[in-house]
Amino acid sequence: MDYKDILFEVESNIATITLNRPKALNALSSEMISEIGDAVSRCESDDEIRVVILTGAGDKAFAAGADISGFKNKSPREIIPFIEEGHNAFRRLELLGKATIAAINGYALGGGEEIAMCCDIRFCSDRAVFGQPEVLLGLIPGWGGTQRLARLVGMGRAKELIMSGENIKAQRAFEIGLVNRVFPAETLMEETRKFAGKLAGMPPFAIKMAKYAINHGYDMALDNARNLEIQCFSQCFSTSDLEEGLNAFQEKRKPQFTGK
Ligand code: DAK
Repeated sequence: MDYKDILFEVESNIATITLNRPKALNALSSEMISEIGDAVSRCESDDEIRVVILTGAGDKAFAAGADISGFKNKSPREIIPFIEEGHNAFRRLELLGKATIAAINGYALGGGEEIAMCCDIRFCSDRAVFGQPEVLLGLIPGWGGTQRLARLVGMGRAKELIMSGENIKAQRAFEIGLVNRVFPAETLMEETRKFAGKLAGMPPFAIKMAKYAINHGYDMALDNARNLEIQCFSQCFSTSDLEEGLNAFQEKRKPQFTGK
């Protein structure tokens, strides 16, 4: 698939997906969503890719939400394919068997915040602005925001943000646990790539299993989730990387993981 609304680059085992409609503040169009879905599939199937960074083009926005220019005069039935396409692509990103980092370089509003919440880790610039302003349009978050925001920052804070439609700045987003780290705008990408490089050096199967256990165990009863963890833990014993990790520890050297 040729991409029009995103950029896709791979370097040093790190794929970068850039939402690329800067004139519309990277608003998520239907085309962009299907391109994201395609890029996620490429990341899943390419063993060279170990970490994925999601960011926005330009210095103003990560993504200012779903592209609302096509929302007028749509009936509930007409809007469903757009909802489902976004939901499916976002969920595939969330469950991708590799580490994902959102590098939030500006506005992350509505669908922009929702797609960032599908990444494992969120880093943002000190100029980033977050919000779920859908209620101001007569809507509610429609790409998982009512669910993922509550899980990430707690129900009370999620309701406050979603019901008021108020925006918050980077420091507040950090305080409530919506983002992991805040960097000066000038160093956001450099710091994100540095961290992505660190994760790219980890044994990929262990990363995949850790992510699987966290994502799938999160909504289970604790005893079921513990069983899932046991399964994921034991699967690591089928890898050469575990052997290498244990040998390197004994031999007091740095492990050389091969991804096998
Ligand atoms: N969609 C389309 N175009 C957008 C846009 C958006 N969400 N956000 C900005 N733009 C466009 C503007 O129209 C403008 O285009 P031109 O007029 O230059 O052609 C250009 O980007 C620059 O924006 P501004 O001129 O407004 O820039 P400012 O610096 O003055 O303001 C702003 C920046 C981020 C505060 C402002 O642009 C803004 O409030 N944007 C809209 C934020 C927003 O309401 N986002 C949408 C949230 S609703 C669904 C699933 C999900 C969703 C909905 C349905 N289904 C399941 C069906 C999600 C909905 C949302 O995300």
